[in-house]
Amino acid sequence: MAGQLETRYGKVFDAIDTDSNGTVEWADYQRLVERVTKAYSLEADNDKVTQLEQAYQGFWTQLQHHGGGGDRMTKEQFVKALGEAVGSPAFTDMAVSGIAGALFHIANTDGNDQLGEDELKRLVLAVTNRDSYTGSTTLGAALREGKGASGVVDSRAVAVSAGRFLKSQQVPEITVGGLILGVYK
Ligand SMILES: [Ca+2]
Ligand SMILES: [Ca+2]
Repeated sequence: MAGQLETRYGKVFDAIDTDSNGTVEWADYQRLVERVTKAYSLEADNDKVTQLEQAYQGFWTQLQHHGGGGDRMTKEQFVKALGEAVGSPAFTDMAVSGIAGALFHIANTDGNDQLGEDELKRLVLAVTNRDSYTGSTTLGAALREGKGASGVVDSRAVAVSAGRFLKSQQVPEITVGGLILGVYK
């Protein structure tokens, strides 16, 4: 695997290891769901929350499958498993798209079927558990990169951007797809 992608996968690990205990386990994803639920003042049984939880479950189940099935993964194991998983359509087209879609529906608070800069910022702050965005790219630049065939950052475009972020070296380090996975620098 190319070193650049490996570095990127390490950043995904850091974003998901929400208690920073050096391993990713299901409780880390639950904390991500809780962050978003709280940031958007959603009820825990809201359909959008359920959808997000199921999306993270799908992502984690696939990673576990590619990583040998353990309940927790070190950074090294996670990076290796992610590197193998991205070659599988079941992972990118379903698991990663699932997270993108679930987060898009929560973040698109004005319901206009595209992400605006303020909506993206609120989402990034929720996912990364921060008060301000300190990323190395402006969110406007990330949105321009993330535009899909329709010319806007809609649900499909977020999913496609996330796939590019995980598979292609020909993208900036900070993209909409990376941001929804918590990678902001
Ligand atoms: Ca952890
Ligand atoms: Ca919107």
